[in-house]
Formats: sequence, structure tokens, C-alpha cells
Amino acid sequence: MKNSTKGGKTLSRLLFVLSFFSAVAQAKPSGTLSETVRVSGLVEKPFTISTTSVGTMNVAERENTAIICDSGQTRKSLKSFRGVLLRDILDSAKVVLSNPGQRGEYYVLVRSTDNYNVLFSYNELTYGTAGESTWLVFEENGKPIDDDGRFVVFCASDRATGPRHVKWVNGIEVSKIILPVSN
Ligand SMILES: Nc1nc2c(c(=O)[nH]1)N[C@H]1C(S)=C(S)[C@@H](COP(=O)(O)O)O[C@H]1N2
Ligand SMILES: [Mo]
Repeated sequence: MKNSTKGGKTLSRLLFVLSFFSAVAQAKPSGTLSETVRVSGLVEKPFTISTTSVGTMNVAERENTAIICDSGQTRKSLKSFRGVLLRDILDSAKVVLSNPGQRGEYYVLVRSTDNYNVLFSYNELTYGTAGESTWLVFEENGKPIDDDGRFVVFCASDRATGPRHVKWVNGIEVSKIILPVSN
């Protein structure tokens, strides 16, 4: 009896220590800090967005958004956020469509410092509903973003907002798909 109690105590201590280390591991950010977002690729006017210059762009504020993982779990609830539409950023950079008949082949890759990169098609941002709700966010709940880098991108109208939520954003890059050689 005495022995099993002792064993139980040792086990619970061990579990406590293990859970502590796993909590520390989870709290450790996977991205490194980037203070800027480089807009580049197939654009006429590449430029860099900083935490100061973003304020000179077409900033909007939205309320009550949740970041929901693929699993259905709510990872974050935002009372409010401030950001700039990705569509407006692309308009400022002026995407070069050398062949408008191939406009459906362009895409925008949102890059992050831990390489959790997410693409949006040029078409869905320009003509689809995602264009009205895909934001480069720099302020959450009235404060500059801190734990997730300085900039976050997400599409507020996604069914699950987690997968296309990008933290530690450092680049927005326009490309055209390379088709496999065929026929
Ligand atoms: N840069 C970066 N962004 C990321 C991830 C990541 O690993 N790295 N994880 C994604 C996932 S799977 C989800 S559900 C949301 C919320 O994740 P969090 O709760 O870890 O912040 O962020 C997304 N953005
Ligand atoms: Mo997730």
C-alpha cells in the first residue's frame, strides 16, 4: 500500500515535469521575427511594408473573428483586428499580367519565416469573395501583433480560418504557374 502510494507520487511528479516541458515546447514560436513584409515577384512596383508604412495604406477594422483549426478547435478569438486587404496591396504593386488570357494561372504566395507558406489565387482575390476578406493584419484587439510576429494574413470568410492563417509573415510573392510540358 505504502509502496503503491509512493509509486503514484513519483508517477504524478514525472507527469507534471513532462507536461511542463511539453507546454514550454508548444509555447516556443516556430517563426522568427520579421519587422517587414516584402511584396515582390511579377509586379511593376515591388515594395516593402513596415509597421509604420502599413498605416499609410487603406486600413480597415473588423470585429469578432475566430481562428478555427482544421480540427474544428477555436485557436484564437479576436474582438477586433486592423489590416489591409491583400487585394489592395496587389493593386499598389501592380501585378504584371503579360498575357491576360492566362490571368487564371497567377497566384500569390504568402511567405512566413518558418516557411508555413500559403497561396491564394490571383483570380479568387480579384474576382472572388475571398478578395473582400483576405487581410494583412497588423493589430489585434487594439494592440500591435506581438506573439505571432508583426504581420498575420488570413481569409476571414474561410470555413476553417486556421489553415490559411499565416503568422510571422515576411513576404507576399506573385508568380505564374509553371505548366508541365505536355502534348
Ligand atoms: N507561420 C505559421 N503560421 C501558422 C502556423 C504555423 O505553424 N506557422 N500554423 C497554422 C495553424 S495549423 C493554425 S490552426 C493557426 C492557428 O495556430 P496557433 O494556434 O498555433 O496560433 O495558425 C496557422 N498559421
Ligand atoms: Mo491548425
